Amino acid sequence: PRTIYLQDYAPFGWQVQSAHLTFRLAPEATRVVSRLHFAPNPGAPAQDFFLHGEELTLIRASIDGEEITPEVTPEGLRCEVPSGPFLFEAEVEIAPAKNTALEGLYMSNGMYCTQCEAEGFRKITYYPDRPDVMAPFEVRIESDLPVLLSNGDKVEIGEGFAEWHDPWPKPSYLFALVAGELVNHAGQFTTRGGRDVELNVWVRPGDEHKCPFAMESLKTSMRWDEDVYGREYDLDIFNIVAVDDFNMGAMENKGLNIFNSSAVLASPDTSTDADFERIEAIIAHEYFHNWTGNRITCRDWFQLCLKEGLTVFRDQSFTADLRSAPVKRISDVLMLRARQFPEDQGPLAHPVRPESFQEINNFYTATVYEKGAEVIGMLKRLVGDEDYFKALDLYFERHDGDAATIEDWLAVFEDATGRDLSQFKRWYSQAGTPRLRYEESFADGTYTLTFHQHTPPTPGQEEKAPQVIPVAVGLLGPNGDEVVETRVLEVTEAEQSFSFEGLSAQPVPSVLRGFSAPVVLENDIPRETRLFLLAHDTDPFNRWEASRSLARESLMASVTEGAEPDGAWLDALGQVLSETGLEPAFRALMLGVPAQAELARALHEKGVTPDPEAIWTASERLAQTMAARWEGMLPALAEEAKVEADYVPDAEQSGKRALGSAVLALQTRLDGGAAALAAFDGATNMTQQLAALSCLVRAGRDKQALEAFHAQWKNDKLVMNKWFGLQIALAGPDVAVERTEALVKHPQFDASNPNRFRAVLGALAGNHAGFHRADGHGYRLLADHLIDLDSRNPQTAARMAVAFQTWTRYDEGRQALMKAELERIAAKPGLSRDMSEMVSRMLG
Ligand code: HT7
Ligand code: ZN
Repeated sequence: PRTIYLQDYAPFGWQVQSAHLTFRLAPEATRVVSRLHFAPNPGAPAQDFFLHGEELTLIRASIDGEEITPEVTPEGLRCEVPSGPFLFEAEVEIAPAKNTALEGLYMSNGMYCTQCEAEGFRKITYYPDRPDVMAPFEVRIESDLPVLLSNGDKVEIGEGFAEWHDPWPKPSYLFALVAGELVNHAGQFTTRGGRDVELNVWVRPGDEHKCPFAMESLKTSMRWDEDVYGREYDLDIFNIVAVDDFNMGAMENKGLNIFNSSAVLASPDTSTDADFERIEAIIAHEYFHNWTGNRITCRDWFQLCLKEGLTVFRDQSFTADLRSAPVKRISDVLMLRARQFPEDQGPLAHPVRPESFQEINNFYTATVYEKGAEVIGMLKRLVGDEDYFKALDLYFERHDGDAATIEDWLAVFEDATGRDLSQFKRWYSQAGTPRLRYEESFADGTYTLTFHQHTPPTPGQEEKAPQVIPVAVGLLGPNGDEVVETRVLEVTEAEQSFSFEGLSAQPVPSVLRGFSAPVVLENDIPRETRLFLLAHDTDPFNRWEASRSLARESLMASVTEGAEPDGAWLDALGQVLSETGLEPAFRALMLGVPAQAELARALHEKGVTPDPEAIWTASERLAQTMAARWEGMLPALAEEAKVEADYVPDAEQSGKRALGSAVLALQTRLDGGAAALAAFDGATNMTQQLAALSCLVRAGRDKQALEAFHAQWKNDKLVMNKWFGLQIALAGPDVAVERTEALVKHPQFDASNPNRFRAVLGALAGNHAGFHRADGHGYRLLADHLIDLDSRNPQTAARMAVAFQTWTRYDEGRQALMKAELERIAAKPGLSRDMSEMVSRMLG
């Protein structure tokens, strides 16, 4: 496959002045008639006229009304064109019912829908399918289906047809069409400027009651973007559609967002608190794209982080504002470490702005999204809130309507603040997680911190230069009082010192507060200091971090030396847990222990080959010890976690339920499942029901509860995904593979539905000890299913292949087994470009 390079960017030779599309929908033979007005692009180099097009049957084509016979290849169409403006017309035929890749126009449960980002539009018609070609679209849909939707505003809806007009020039990846038997949950929003906007959430009949939360989240997002970023909505209608078969979470098509039904449908009976929070965040994310992505889009796909990093940062800030900022920060860092760090530290490492790719779908990664958001957060920390918003205002003013680049983005910050960001730009080009270490010295009332930074090599990038690292630091006095409040130190050199004067005693530093930069802090901070920080740090993140690192060390000692869990840490943590002034959600997070995959990474970093069974045993032992040690405290915590009021998925109630679930998990270690059984039977919402079921699965007392759950929810696809996933994800290492094998044969397993596939095979990949079973059975099972899925849905198959990215960490036996599976996948005839790129990168 061909590799595309950032440095080869060249603008398209023509502009599309308007695009008019007519769709005559039929499952096996949809006709798409296009009328495209082209005019030469004065700034572009001379080139052939080439339009992207894949899997299309060309019926006819003409230029200025004259029939033509273009040269057609599997990638597109080439023809001679006039030197001035011209009208290109074409008619093509496509088969949405046969489209299993879920890119372009496809069908899901009898409904037509589209997914065009990144390069799906070329499967709909011939077009310059690249983000820097923007045009206003007029769309006519002809079909007997009752609901026919496209982007922009409604022009006319009649018997068997609908016409839509999107006045905002957009790239083809933001095009969308939906047709089906849908019902709407309607709402209304008046913008700050007085525009009345019709809002709709469209779902299958029967799902209406699961729409109100999404609608409220949408309105809250619209208001937040006005209040915080000064951004208003710009059309008279905003539609959201829920689709069951969808490769990712949701898509921000202009005025017509299409959502995976799991990211929109919510009710207390069927959704957990975590589902509600996720839905709220995804609704916000897609809505925020209207400005950061749609009004200002990307010049090319290398600039993906321009819209994604910024929009993730915006949705994270939204959740932090609406809920608890410290809890959100800890959750985001947990996610970053679980998903982005392994990427940055393994064979798939790439810069936030990659410089080459074969298949762009493979670069919708945690690095582009989550590390991309961290980079924005660092920029804001460095310039301060006021200058950040000044720069953002300039960005919107200067680039509205543009297809922009990271250079454009950094230039607005330079112009708004007068700063030189040339070194900061390395965050976009240098892959890998920087390592930071500090030394302390104290003399004559002056305390000095000396930082050292280095970034290990990553594939294709041997040498790394120092980064700009904002390190938030506070100092605590010997009695635990804060003697120096948080200050952001700008570390720019490989080695650099900062001094604090006028101190009466040597302080204890609290470094990298709020996780102020996406780095690994390498210090072996003495255990006593961590215990001190756990007890006294005023920064909630670092308080949590102190406990987490103590937990990690205790577990590592348990794995490598068979040590008992660290009693001093458990006692100190017990103290924190009983601080009733701390919010329950924070205490629930404090109760969390490092995931087994996190321990594997930590051991590997220390030069120890991780043994998945030993990690599992140590984790189980720790959970057992925690329960026994805190037995006396559990009833009081359970009491505090009680929610008497009617169910609301807000921060307060969900925090309490999170604490209650964590307590129930410990209780189950003591009573073998008696309390969990009672909680399962008495549950009044999905959060409680699933928490209780999880405890029973872990305790191996799940047979009846799983049957009851199935009987209750067998007709609800989204809830059934939980049922499938849970019993694999939480199974013991000896049974996880067998359970997966049984569940892929279950009549309700459907590999063509990405949610169901991910629920089952993703759960296996996420069960660390089960997946890494020494006989390689877990590896083989996953590889079999990835090979099978690749022929139908390469995008989802390739994304899930990342389960193998850590293969070089393990012992020789496991390495050989995983390598063999990767090679077996690579050797499969007809392997997709998506999968072949992923596997070859992992094999190195
Ligand atoms: N911008 C979207 C990214 C995306 C996508 C979404 C659904 C299906 C396939 C997709 N490929 C790329 C989602 C987002 O970041 O908001
Ligand atoms: Zn996005």
